Formats: sequence, structure tokens, C-alpha cells
Amino acid sequence: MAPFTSFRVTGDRPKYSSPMPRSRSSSSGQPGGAAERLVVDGREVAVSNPGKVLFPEAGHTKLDLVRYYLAVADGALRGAGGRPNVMVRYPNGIGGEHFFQKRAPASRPPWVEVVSIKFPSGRSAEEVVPRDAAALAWLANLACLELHPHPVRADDLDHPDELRVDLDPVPGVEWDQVRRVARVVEEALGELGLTGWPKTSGSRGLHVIVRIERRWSFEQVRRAALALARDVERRAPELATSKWWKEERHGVFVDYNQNAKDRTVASAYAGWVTVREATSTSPWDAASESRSSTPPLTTPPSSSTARASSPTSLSSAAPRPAATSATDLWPSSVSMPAAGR
Ligand SMILES: [Mn+2]
Repeated sequence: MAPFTSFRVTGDRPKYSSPMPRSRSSSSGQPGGAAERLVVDGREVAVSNPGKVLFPEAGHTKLDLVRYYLAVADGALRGAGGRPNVMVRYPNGIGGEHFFQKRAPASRPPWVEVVSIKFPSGRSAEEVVPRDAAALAWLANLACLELHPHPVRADDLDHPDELRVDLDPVPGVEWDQVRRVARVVEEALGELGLTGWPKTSGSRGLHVIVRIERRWSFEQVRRAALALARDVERRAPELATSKWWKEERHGVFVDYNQNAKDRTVASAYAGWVTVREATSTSPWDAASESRSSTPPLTTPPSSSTARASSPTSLSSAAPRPAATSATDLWPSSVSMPAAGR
């Protein structure tokens, strides 16, 4: 049973072709049934084990996940599109083991784009760069329940276009406090002429994505994120902390180290991230709503909702004008705690 029926994503995209008539080959012998072949914008995507249950509680299958990504492709691509993505794979579903896979599988359709990323170790890996709904469907077939993009675009791997504010509540901190801190972040950003786009993190917190010009190094952006974290702490010392050491933290930790090079975070419309139904055009109002417990796959946002909810509005917000950009505003003398955790 599909949680929704339409594959239509936006008005100007062609409708996705219906799956071919199911050929339930009895010789397959696989629990998920014979492979489905979908045609997405003219590209054929094979879905192996389409009936395999990835979300046992709701009963959603891999084919449901593929359909979900097709339905939210517009929003999901605004978050993860055009960027190298680490694949976060859950081959046995949401309750099973998952692993991070940087290297794109060698056996992939020719239309799946990759870009080579160099790591400090000197090694490199070709990471997937999704640019269209078909690529998302292909990722879904590999049971990527999350999209984990780098904060850079594939055509410039050295200059992030996103500063990511990661709000991590320490254990016991309520959701209400997380969104109060998000409001403080909004205020701090606003004074700098920057716009933040909040989204749920997929765990207990919130991410605020700030699009910036591609002018600064990872180190500079991270330094700006640290300065912002300290500013937030200064504004709301009882609610938020920028302390790196866990034993010194209280309230909501503003995790500036998510801006370290090679760090990726779950992007908007990840298959398992709570999708908030926004009723307002302001992302900050969306962040104020109570946390929905509705599993995202049962309520994929309509395209109009998707446009209204925060992360999908990113593209219209970027790029930032040059006048006041975060990293120009803080001195380079701000000392940097050690990276890593
Ligand atoms: Mn976090």
C-alpha cells in the first residue's frame, strides 16, 4: 500500500511514468519480490527488492521510499542537489545497522554524477552528486534513508556555500528549549543581515542552514560558526552553550564543528527525518510549531507545502549579498578548539 498516489513533483516537470506492470517472478526467491523498473524523467531506475520493509512500524517498503523521494524531489534537491553526498545506508531498514559510504558504487548508471573528494589522509573518493529525481530514486534503492551533503557545490569543493548551525540538546532538554535557541540564532543572524533556514535534524535537534557566498575557506566558515555559537551563548546563557567538552555543557549545544571540512549533516527531506508541515511562509514559524510525531513517509508534503516549509526555500535565498557576510564579521583571532570529537 503506497502512502500516497501521485508522482508529480512540480508543475513544470513531466509526470513520472507509472511502474511497469509488476512481474512477480516466482524464481526471484527474494523477500522483497522481483525488481521494479521505474522511468523517472526518461531515466530508468531499477528498484531491487521493492517490497522489502524498511520502516517496520509503518510497514513502508523500499518502493515506498523511492516514491517518497520522487514526491519530495524538489525540496530534497534544494538541500542535497549539486553537492557531493555521503551515502548513509540502512540495508535492513530503520531499525538495523547503518553505515556511511563515501565511495559511490562502481556499478552505477552512467547518468549518476560523481565528484572526487580529497581527504586529509591524501586518499580520495568519488562521491555521488544528485541533481535530479532519478538520482534520488537510485539512492533510495540503495536504502539511503538519509541524504548527507557536504556544504559545498560539486564545482567548487574548497569554498562552502553553507554555514550550518547545529543545535544539539543535551539529554533531558525539551524541544521547546531547542526552538527558543533557534529564535536566538535567528536574532543573531538577523543582526548580521544573514538568513537562516531551520529544519529538524533527524534526531532531537534543529539545523539552521545559512547560505553564504562561496568566498571563504572551511576554516574561515568554521571560525564564523564558532563566533556565532559564542554570540548565541552570550545572548541566552541559560539556554545555550558553545562549550566543547560535554561535561561543561548545559541546555542546547551549538555545534560549530559541523562546519569542519568533510563533515556532513542530514539534509532536508531525508527519508526518516520528521517533516514538519509548515503552514506559514516563514521558516521560523515552522520551527516554532510543535514537533510532529507523524512519520514522514505517511505525509509527504505537497509541493505547495514543500515550497512554504523552510529548507525548500533555500535556493531563492541564495546567494547572499556581499555586504555583511558572516566570516567578515568576526576576527580571525578567535581561537579554535581542537576539531574532532
Ligand atoms: Mn546535531
